[in-house]
Amino acid sequence: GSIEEMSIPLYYGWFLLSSIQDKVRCTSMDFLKTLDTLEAFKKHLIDFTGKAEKEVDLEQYFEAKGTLHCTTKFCNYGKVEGAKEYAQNKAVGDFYGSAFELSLSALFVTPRTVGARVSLSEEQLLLWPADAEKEAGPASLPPGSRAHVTLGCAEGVEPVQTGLDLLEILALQQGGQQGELIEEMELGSLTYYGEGRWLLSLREPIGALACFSSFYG
Ligand code: ACK
Repeated sequence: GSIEEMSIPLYYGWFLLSSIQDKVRCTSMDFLKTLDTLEAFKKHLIDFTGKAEKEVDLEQYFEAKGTLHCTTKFCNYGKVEGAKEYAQNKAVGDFYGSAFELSLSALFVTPRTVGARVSLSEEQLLLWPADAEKEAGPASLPPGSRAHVTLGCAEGVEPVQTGLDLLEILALQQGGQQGELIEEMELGSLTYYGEGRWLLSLREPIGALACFSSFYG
């Protein structure tokens, strides 16, 4: 590619500081460790294993995927629609290299991915691309709905799936599916949305310091 193409990264996003990465990984591991021991989870094991009798160790089931971050715009070095416009956006230039505090408000688990939902502030939404939620199907979800940190993926699953799994859960909620409230855990309330989709709304959101930057790979 040309130098011009090279100047657009693989993706832009907020990169969590390393101390907070450890904290988030620990919280997520604790949650997975508890989730796979719950009777309610065992009842729906077939979603994860394909067999009712089989056991699953969720900590082993998901593979970590590098540095914890919240993608704003996946650019693929300029090949993605809107990538150049995003790179030239004033807010992107102004905030590049700045520190932010992200609010991680929920953890979610599906047979494909585990992730944290990020609730963006007004200022953070200035860095959010307008078309990020278009893959939500017929549901029209507010900007920022897809914001997440991928914590792990099942074997053979790409990290792009985490945001799609989150959109799917939010689209169900918007369609009036309240889900099945399973229990109040120490971390928050756990809800089941069918087909192996679990959401833990955190009682206390995790404040995560992060730097807005980009990744070239
Ligand atoms: O976990 P993520 O948000 O999902 O972070 C990674 C990052 O870009 C590098 O792969 C995300 N990603 C990959 N492909 C896409 C896509 N088509 N749309 C949105 N995000 C994507 C992936």
